[in-house]
Amino acid sequence: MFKRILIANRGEIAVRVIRACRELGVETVAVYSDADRAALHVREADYAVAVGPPPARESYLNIPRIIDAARRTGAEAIHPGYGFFSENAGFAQAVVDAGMVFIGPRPDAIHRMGDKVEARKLMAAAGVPVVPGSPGTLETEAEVRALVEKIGFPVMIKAAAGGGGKGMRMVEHEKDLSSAVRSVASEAQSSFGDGRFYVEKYLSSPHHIEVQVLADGHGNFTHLFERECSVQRRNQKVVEESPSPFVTPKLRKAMGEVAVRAAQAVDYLSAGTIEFLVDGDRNFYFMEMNTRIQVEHPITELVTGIDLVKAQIEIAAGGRVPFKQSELKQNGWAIECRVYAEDPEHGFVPAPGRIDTLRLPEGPGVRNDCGVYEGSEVSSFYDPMISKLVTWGRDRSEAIGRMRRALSEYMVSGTLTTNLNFHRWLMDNPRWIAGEYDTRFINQEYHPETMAAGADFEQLAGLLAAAFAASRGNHRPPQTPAANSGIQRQSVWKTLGRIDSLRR
Ligand code: MV4
Repeated sequence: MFKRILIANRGEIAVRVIRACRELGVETVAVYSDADRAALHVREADYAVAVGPPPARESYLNIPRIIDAARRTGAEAIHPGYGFFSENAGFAQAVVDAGMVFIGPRPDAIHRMGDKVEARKLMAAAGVPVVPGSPGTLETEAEVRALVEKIGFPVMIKAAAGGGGKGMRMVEHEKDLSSAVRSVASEAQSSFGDGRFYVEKYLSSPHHIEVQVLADGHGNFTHLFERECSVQRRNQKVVEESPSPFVTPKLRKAMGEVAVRAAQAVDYLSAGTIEFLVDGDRNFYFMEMNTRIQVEHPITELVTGIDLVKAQIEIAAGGRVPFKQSELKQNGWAIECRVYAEDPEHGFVPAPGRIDTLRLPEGPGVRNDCGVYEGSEVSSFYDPMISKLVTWGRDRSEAIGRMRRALSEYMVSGTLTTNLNFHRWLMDNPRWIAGEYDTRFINQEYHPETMAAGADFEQLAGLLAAAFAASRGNHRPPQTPAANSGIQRQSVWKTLGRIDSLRR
């Protein structure tokens, strides 16, 4: 095992990796920008190295600075977390060239899966289903027309260099084809410097379901079942759960086997994720592979009992996948809410700021992977995530009940805004509760403008409750149970704070 690891990341994922290292008896080196001198990951690590100014380009994304920090502190390996360098084959290679270990896949696998069209070809050749469409990139409108003759409308035109929902257009009618082709090509050229595109059959109401894989350097390729990630907004996941309410045992088995085949095709090493689009008839298609540990990995950890980050580190040190596929079972249900400093009532704009008071949920079945503390700052330089609130239950209903309860405990005040009320709304939504949703869900169901009337009504109800309580003499400081023979009405303020939960 390594003696010391550098974590080339910040926030909750850096803290998550530090926790795994501590359990393994491995020392940790944090890196930090000038904006993060007081950050939680710096406090938690054994050593910390300053790597530059706040903009990530000049600090967390500065290859020579990060490699130098590792060399100076005697780190033998580097964990990239997610984001930043996690899917940068050049960085992975630089780590290897510096004589250290990159905790993740080999640079070649990162590179091959990073090109969406190459990945699509590779997967098709390996017998992994891909969305019907063009085998590779197309050059001309005539080629697009020839393909559409074969697969029919509607189609999706996607930029080869795109991703994250950028540079794609759905086309339903012949008359809109040529303008869509031209706009995708020019948008791709201006955004990515690469105007190539390809065409797929359009899937009308897909689910985003992904399969966690784990592979070692001893020929073991395994999967840890699925995560349902269809609650997304503008290609940003908001809530994930495992298992997926949409996946049948038969589909689960088929997707798991295909995910393992996909990992084998790129001689994968470490933790990775195969993302699938699944249509209403439960046909599933390879979308892309994430060659990193993902934000939502905790729900898989809670359901399988496997510590994925510890497994990544052990595998990087030459160890094996810590289970046999046949031993692995899905136990219970887990849900993750991504708690962000953002304003759902105003288009989910980032709303970072200082945290003055913080009350975090605890108790049975609750895990909160948090990157901040009371008094700390959610910086405008980085992703404004506050924490990942994850609950586990024996079944979906218990996991949802615990999430509701945990959200009722969670309180943040300061100069920031949070999306906690969005999560409280979601946990009460009938379609969510029924598990009947796909990737269109938030667009279809969440309309904060029309819900404002309800919010005003609630505020009025709160004021009436306060006036009523005052008229009953409850404006005095709360008395202790001993002073009023055991039954104490809670303060008006507490009642106001709990109006949300009373609605249920
Ligand atoms: C699609 C699709 C329907 N048909 N491709 C959006 C992000 C990008 N990575 C792939 N995306 C989609 N590709 C075909 N042929 C619908 C989506 C899509 C989507 C996919 C996953 C999660 C959320 C989504 C929201 C809207 C559209």
